[in-house]
Amino acid sequence: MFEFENKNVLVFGTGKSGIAAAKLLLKAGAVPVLYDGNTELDPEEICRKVGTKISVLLGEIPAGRIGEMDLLIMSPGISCEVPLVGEFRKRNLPVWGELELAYRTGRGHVMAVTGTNGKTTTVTLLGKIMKDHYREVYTVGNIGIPYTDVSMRQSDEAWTVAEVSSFQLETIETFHPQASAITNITEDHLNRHHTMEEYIRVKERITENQTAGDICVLNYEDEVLRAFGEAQTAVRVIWFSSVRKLEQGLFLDEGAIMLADEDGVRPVVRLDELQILGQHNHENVMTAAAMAYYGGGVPVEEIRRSVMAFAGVEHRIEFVDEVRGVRYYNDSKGTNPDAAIRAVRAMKWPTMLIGGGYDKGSSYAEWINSFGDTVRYLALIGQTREKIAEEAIACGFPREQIGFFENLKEALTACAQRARSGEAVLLSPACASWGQFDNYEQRGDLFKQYVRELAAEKD
Ligand code: UMA
Repeated sequence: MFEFENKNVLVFGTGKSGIAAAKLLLKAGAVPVLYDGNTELDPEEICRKVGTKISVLLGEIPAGRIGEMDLLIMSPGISCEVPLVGEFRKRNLPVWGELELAYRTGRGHVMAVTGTNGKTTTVTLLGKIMKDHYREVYTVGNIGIPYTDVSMRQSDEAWTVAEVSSFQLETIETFHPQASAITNITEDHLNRHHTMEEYIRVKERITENQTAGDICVLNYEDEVLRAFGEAQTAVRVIWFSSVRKLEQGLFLDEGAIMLADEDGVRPVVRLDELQILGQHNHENVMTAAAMAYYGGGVPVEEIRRSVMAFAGVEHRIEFVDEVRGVRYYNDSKGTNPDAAIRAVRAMKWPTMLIGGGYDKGSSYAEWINSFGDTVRYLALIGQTREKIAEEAIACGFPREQIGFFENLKEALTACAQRARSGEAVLLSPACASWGQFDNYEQRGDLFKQYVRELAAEKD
């Protein structure tokens, strides 16, 4: 057990995670020092967010200060390759992520979901199923609510439902969910993890401390995950499949999500009873239902009720409005090509697509090849716009149907002018928002605001 009392803790990053970690450390009796590489930040504003005056360091960290520290807490957005982490490790001092800090200070049962896509929808739905059944449930993590915000007020009856990113799994040590899931693994974040092998290795760390009696829910149709699951000996693997019937686990059959276990095969919910659309969402429902049933002990009938009442998450293929016969969809959460492909596939109308943003080292060819007859115009913004345009032309997408824009508003205006009644405008950038926006939520909120402004314009 780590003793926090009077320990000097350097918290790296003053975003949501860093602020929440510093608050927790104060409560635990430690002495946090908040540190951020961005010299433009205002220390007073940072202290205001923490709620009290604490030591704040910006820019270069004086070498002497490192020697005073007992522990380093990393924000997920910061790579472990930064020299500071090496300095701590050289001194044999612990380096934890904010997730590890929260886990060590929390209580109760822990459920965790990772995967390239589907995490947020799965976690939001799982959180709902668990809340409908249990009294004390916390839905936290990469979803936008730091786990450290809630960990210290948890009782032994608490259920934590955490969305965990590969960034967060990089810095775990003892993090041990009783129920875990990996929804799927496709290319993402290669600028941080460098190779696909490393990205997969980090994601698979979610089961690292799991033991017999714990469960891990995996997608049988994902080749990487199938091999990983078949090699598991310590943890019980629960499979789901949207392609074939399984002897045990969850699968699609005869227009329903079915569950097969020792008690036989029974339907969980009919697909036409769901409010969320598309095969990827059926997979998200299967993941959440498997975790709630096998890991949370929630009866099938209650899972069914919660699932039927679930309307999806903001910024994920979110219908915004219909303006002069044109449907507008906000998929700002489509921050990688795989997620963006799902959004293109969900469009049943000729579509003006807004893409581009921060470069994470992804290849866009597969996304462009998914356009088929659906995407009629491609409006590009951000750092990646030239790279995407080059790949699009190489894939045979007509050059004259591509436009470059300085910002989201200009891109939306051009799409709105081109779109005819019965068509759609979709923001699904296949890229992160950084560089032009603080985060994908801000990008999506602005898109929705611009659509509202369009709706308010006189014909
Ligand atoms: N910073 C440095 N040096 C660096 C990089 C960043 O000092 O080299 C500083 C920045 O100046 C900034 C702070 O670090 O002040 C930001 O920290 P952060 O990037 O970890 O952001 P937080 O606000 O703490 O948000 C994080 C997650 N962000 C990332 O992983 C990038 C949020 O996930 C998460 O919701 C939040 O913690 C609460 O747990 C967002 C995300 O984009 C949604 N996640 C990625 C994704 O889903 O693809 C993984």
